[in-house]
Amino acid sequence: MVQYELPRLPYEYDDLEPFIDAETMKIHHQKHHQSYVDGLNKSLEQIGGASHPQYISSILSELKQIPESGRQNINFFGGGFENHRLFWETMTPNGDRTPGGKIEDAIDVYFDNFDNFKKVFSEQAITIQGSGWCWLVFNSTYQKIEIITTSNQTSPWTIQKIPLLGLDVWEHAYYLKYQNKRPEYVKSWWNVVNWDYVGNRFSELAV
Ligand code: MN3
Repeated sequence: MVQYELPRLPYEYDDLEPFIDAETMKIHHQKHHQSYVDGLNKSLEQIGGASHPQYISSILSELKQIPESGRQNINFFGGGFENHRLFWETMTPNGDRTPGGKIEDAIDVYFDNFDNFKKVFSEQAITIQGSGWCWLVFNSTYQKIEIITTSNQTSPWTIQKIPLLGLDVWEHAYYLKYQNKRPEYVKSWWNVVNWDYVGNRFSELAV
């Protein structure tokens, strides 16, 4: 059976300073993400994971295939595992802070320009009630990009949207440094977005 493991970060805990502090990164990765890894492995075991061998994003895309008794746990822990895996990859200390290529063109088409995209995304992230995520996703049915939000650890894969970029707005992602000031955390986060990674991800999907 597939056993999920905590993925390594592509940088050090203090590399995203001063925008995201080392202590937050360490606890977020070693404690929170680890708890989603453990929860996912346990949840898969409980539903007989051998009969669901697909990678977690595929499982999340077809949650109805999971026995009802285990579905909520797979949604939560599977989403938590995969959301965080992507979250780490889409941040970097060495980003150029602006998108380029195809993803830049798509942002201009659907959001007029990058500044307006950031404004719309930030507003949605800031106004999520309680814990959740704000996403830039690819809608493969309509071949377009969209901004969506999800509650708790629900993944865009569960509604057939492909996540390109996600922002974790659970308090554990920012409270040590920003306390209750989510808008300041969101504003800082733009400085560490890995647009090369997001752009490559988009280029592989879009025709
Ligand atoms: Mn988190």
